[in-house]
Amino acid sequence: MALSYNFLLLCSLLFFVSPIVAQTSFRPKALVLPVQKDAATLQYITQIKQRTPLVPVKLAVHLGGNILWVDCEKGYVSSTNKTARCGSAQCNLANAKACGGGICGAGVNNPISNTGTSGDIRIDVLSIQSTNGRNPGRAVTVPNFIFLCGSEFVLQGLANGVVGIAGLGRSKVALPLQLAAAFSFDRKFAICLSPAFPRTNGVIIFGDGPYVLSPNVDVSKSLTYTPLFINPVNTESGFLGEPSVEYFIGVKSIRVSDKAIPLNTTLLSIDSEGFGGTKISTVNPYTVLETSIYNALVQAFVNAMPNVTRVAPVAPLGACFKSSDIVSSRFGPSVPPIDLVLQNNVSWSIIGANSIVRVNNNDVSCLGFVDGGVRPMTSIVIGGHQLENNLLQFDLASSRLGFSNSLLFQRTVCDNFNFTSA
Ligand SMILES: *[C@@H]1O[C@H](CO)[C@@H](O)[C@H](O)[C@H]1NC(C)=O
Ligand SMILES: *[C@@H]1O[C@H](CO)[C@@H](O)[C@H](O)[C@H]1NC(C)=O
Ligand SMILES: *[C@@H]1O[C@H](CO)[C@@H](O)[C@H](O)[C@H]1NC(C)=O
Ligand SMILES: *[C@@H]1O[C@H](CO)[C@@H](O)[C@H](O)[C@H]1NC(C)=O
Ligand SMILES: CC(=O)N[C@H]1CO[C@H](CO)[C@@H](O)[C@@H]1O
Repeated sequence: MALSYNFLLLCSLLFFVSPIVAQTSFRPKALVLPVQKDAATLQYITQIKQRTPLVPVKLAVHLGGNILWVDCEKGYVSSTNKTARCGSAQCNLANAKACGGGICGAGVNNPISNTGTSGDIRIDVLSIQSTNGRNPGRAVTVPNFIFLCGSEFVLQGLANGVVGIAGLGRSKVALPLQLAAAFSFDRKFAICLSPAFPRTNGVIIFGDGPYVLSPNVDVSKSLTYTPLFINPVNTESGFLGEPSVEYFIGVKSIRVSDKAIPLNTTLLSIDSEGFGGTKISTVNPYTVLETSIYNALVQAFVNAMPNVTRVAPVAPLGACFKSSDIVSSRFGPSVPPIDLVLQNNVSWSIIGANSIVRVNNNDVSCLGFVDGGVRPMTSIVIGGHQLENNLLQFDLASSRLGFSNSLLFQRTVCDNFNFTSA
């Protein structure tokens, strides 16, 4: 009698306790987020779950952003929200030096509309799906996720329904390092962006590979590496003495149809005031080049296509051509390849699918690069169109970038990540 009572008690304890134990003892090796390109704004939008009860929160992806911020003015309801006291570990991690009413604060930036304000650092529950690199797995939660409170007007210019920005920069509180610290996994993440048409998913994976796209291509196995550099000057806020959290790489030359174009190489390195160099950005829809680099690229591109008719520009793109003069291929419009030759003498090859943008009902094909003016902060800003269907892995521990080059060469695309749970 006593035995069976104990046995029943044990069974019931196991029944009630085991899911909780499993939940807390489950250590994901990687986490996954879907990303979609908004056709109207050309922004890359992801969705996380936050608060108690959990609600879906749509955010614009900012590769160089230093923290996740959301609009706390409208619709922020949560029974688990906490503020961060000045001098607390959370305020220090967030490098939030401002203090008001005992609560620490920091600058809220919207690099798309160039607006900003200051906001409080807050802490709340965040939920995200784990992954084995092939499919999404169970959702896991970060009970004390650190974020920043923005205001409604800072949402200006963001896509419909978006309530903040997900920063993926190299700061301790941006998603990559905060999630890596929460689950003790590798300080690496990968992005694989898809174009808006046909409407498809791209993917962000926090943690190490595999990064598997159907039909069973593990892209982590075929990456080419180049060093990542730190700009000593925060290019977003312009504060001296505060290094940038954005991702810079070393472009050494640019080749069009295998011929180097003439460049002022001074522009390719970062000077002591933070000017120059090359960064990667998800908030610029097209690559932005300093004027002399832009002109040299357009000249070389036009010269390499003597039989293609140039037509009127379609803003913001300056070099446009008659689509019917350009043959299509499996790799997009058949145009001269553009190679960014990087540190380590490796090439980031930009093929037609990534160099050409079809406009005006596809009648016009424009070179998807923009003139950035004569003295921009950063000489080359590699933008969204050039990143699509190219898996990029940012390894913060080794400070290097792994890139796949166009996945079309491996007969796959970013949309081939299998978002059906196993
Ligand atoms: C090259 O660029 C640097 C930095 O903008 C500038 O100071 C210099 O005058 C340029 N050199 C030439 C030859 O245009
Ligand atoms: C351009 O057209 C001319 C005349 O039809 C031809 O001889 C030449 O090979 C063409 N060039 C290219 C690069 O296709
Ligand atoms: C860089 O690589 C290219 C092609 O991969 C090769 O032709 C060239 O000699 C290399 N240059 C150096 C300096 O190693
Ligand atoms: C996606 O994953 C699910 C679950 O593992 C599987 O049943 C399905 O066949 C996969 N689809 C593709 C296209 O691989
Ligand atoms: C600390 C803090 O900001 N608490 C807020 C959490 O959210 C409720 C409403 O959902 C507010 O009343 C609290 O002030």
